[in-house]
Amino acid sequence: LCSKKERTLAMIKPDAVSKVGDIIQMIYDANLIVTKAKMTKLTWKQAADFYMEHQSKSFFNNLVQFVSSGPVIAMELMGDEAVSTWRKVLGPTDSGVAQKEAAHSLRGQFGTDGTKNAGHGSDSLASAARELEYFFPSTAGHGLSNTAKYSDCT
Ligand code: DGI
Repeated sequence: LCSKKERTLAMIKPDAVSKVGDIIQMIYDANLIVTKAKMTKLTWKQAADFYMEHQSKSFFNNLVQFVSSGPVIAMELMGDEAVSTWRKVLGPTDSGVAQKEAAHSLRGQFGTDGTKNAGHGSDSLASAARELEYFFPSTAGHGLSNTAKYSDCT
């Protein structure tokens, strides 16, 4: 048997870093594994670069300010359909909605509002490849490729 796995970029935002133990348990409960991890603090400029696609949105400044307000934990997660599986663990973007509609989700448990929503997950394989490269550059010398999808089927 062989399997088609994906990789995705998960980020624990500053408001939920203290919940990292519970969050890693949720990752394993969802049948994903953590294959890379690092704790870092983004500057305003780094957070703005990471969220570049949202630069024209009304919430952009709040978002960048929040994400650069304290440490974050970036992780590479791997598993079957990792991109969609991790987004399901996160729950709805707005924590208020998550609390009502997905109380056991990460945002349902640990998020506060529309901006302070505890976690991030890549929204596609293309985003995952870009966001993994952002936090874990392939030039860093760990020898692992950042292709988000791979297969051990030959
Ligand atoms: O992929 P998501 O994080 O679920 O959502 P997204 O890519 O549409 O937005 C990125 C982040 O921007 C999201 O996690 C929180 C923030 N955001 C998105 N939409 C809103 C928002 N913040 C506020 N305050 N209001 C919004 O409508």
